[in-house]
Order: sequence, then structure tokens, then C-alpha cells
Amino acid sequence: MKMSFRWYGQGNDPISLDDIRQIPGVEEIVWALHDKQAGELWTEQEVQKAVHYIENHGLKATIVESINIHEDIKLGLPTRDAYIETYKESLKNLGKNGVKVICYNFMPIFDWTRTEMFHPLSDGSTALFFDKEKIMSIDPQELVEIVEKESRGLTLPGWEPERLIKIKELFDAYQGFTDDKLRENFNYFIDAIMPTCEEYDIKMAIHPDDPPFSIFGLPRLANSQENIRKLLSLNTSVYNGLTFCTGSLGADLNNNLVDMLDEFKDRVHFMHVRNVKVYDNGDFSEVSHRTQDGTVDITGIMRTLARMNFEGYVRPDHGRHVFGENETNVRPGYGLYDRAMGAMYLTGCWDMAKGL
Ligand code: CS2
Ligand code: MN
Repeated sequence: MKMSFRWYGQGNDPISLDDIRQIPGVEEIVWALHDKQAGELWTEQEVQKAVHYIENHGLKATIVESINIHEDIKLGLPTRDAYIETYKESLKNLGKNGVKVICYNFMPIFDWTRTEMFHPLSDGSTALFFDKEKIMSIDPQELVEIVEKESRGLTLPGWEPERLIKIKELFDAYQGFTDDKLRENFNYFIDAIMPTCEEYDIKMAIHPDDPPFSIFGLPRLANSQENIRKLLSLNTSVYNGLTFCTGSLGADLNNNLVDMLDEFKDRVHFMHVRNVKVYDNGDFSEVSHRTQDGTVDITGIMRTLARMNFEGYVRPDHGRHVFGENETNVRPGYGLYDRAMGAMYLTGCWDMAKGL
């Protein structure tokens, strides 16, 4: 495996690459041009600049998370073809500059959803929290207000203000939209970009839906073993692959993660490994990466990866806010310390399993 760490870019992330470099085993930066809207072109010059900046800090820039998919592609509107052409152009510019994997999602309207960003845990740290009953009882506009208030002025991926102004319009567009319809539009998109991916050797890795069940009546595609199997079989190129996010999939206790990893291993290009603690009422809290702290079998996952000699990329995912970070301008889920501890824990599990 190759250990990586997500970074929000120069001037946009309070954490520096010099800090990240000090985490043992981390060689790769998971990056993006965070000021780009969905549908905008990533020019070769912009890509080169970002890649050079990362490489000049002694790190590699092989993984991008995410080039967001324009809503018209998910909705299957006639304008989608132009957006797909732009997407392909961005892929070319990335492929030419050494990028190998793109993590992206195909969730309607929202990226990940939580009801609290700084939920107090019993050890005095804080973490992201999902209150199921609350989500089921509020409307999307109220959710937007919660996220805006809780994010302390930092833009969260997938929650860009430009996107949120259009919430009402978007919900109207998705009225009566089924899972099958969304799957059909995914199929159209993936078939259209596969030749470019193959030519430029750049693997697509779809991120599971978070949470892995429908909210506000929106369709879901990448939330269960059966649905992921369908996605991967729509186009069987290895370039149509998966980001296996244990925290997202693990929020549904019906998902047997080790089993899923075993089935999809040849198509998994990127692992997000993190723990969550799921409660009986369906609420879940993010916790440390340690296996005993939540309901995800983290050691089982790492043992499986080691057994299969996983050669893809791994990153710790969301962390708690610890060591006083809560009082700083930390980006929810993306502080330095708990993710650094997570990276070390995962590396430790791997090394033990490998007998190193
Ligand atoms: C990430 C997602 O922070 C997170 O939860 O895992 O925002 C992820 O980047 C996207 O869903 C992938 O496009
Ligand atoms: Mn993830």
C-alpha cells in the first residue's frame, strides 16, 4: 500500500506540507483545485503548478480528490455532453502530469452529510456526528443552515456556497428520480470517459454514498454490496473503479466490509480507512481510527489488505479534533493530529500483518 494524506492546498489549508511530511510513511498527497466549480476545466498550467508545489516538498501528487461531477451529468440533461467533454479535458491534463487516480462521487446535490461538526466525545475531543432522526425530520434548507453555521467559515468539499444557493431548484429537478435513472446516467458518463482514462492511464475511483442510505428522498448508487456490484459491472474496465471508504460504508451495519473488500479488490484503487461508531437508533459518531473505538473492523480491513498485497493508495479519513484543535480554525474532520495518529495506526496494522 501507499500511504497518503489529504491536503486542501496552499493558502486554503491551515496545515502545511512540511507538517504532513513528518508523518512516518506518508509519501503521497491527495489534492484538488478546491476553487474550481463542478463543470469547470482544470487547465494544464494550473495542474502543473499544483503538482510542482507538492513535489517540491518531497511528496507525490498522484491522487486527486475530487473533480466534482456537474449536476447536469447526474440528471442526464442535454447539456451533459459539453460537461463530459470538459471533464475529459481535465483528465488529460492530469494524466499528462502523472496523476493516476481520481476519487469522485455521484451523489445528487450533497456530498457527505452530518448534523454536527464538533460533537463532544467522552475523552474531551470533538468529532463529526450524524443524528438520524434529526435528518429525517428537517428539510434540506435547514441542513444547509446547520452546515454553514458549524463550518466556521471554511468551505467544505461538496458544500460550496455557489452550489447551495440552488438547493430548491435542484430538489425540484430530482423529483421522482429513481436509483435506476441515476445509475443510467452514471453509465452514460463512465462509458464516455473510459477511453480517455485508458489512454492517459488514469483510474476513476467512485466514493461510496455518505450516509449509505437515502436522505431527503434522494436516490443512492454506491451504498451496498449489491449496488456497488452493479456499478462496477456496468463498465468492466479496471479504470472504472472504487474508493473503498470504510467510514461511509460502515455507517450501515448491514454492510460486511471485509466481505465487500474481498469481492471488489481488483477494482479498489483507493482506500479511505476510518472508524465510526453506529448506535442502535441509527445515529453515528466519528471516532478515532482504532478498531476498539467504533463499529468498523479496522484491523480486519488492514489484515485483508495485507493478505491481498494491496498496491493501491490508502489514506486516513476524517479525524477527531484533538489537542486543542477544536479552538482553532480547524476544518471539520481534517485536523492534523488525529489523522496523523490514524495514519500511524494503519501503518502499524499493516506492518504487523506483514510480519515486518
Ligand atoms: C470525503 C468526501 O470528506 C469526506 O467525507 O470523503 O468529501 C469525498 O471527498 C467525496 O465524497 C468524493 O468526491
Ligand atoms: Mn471517505
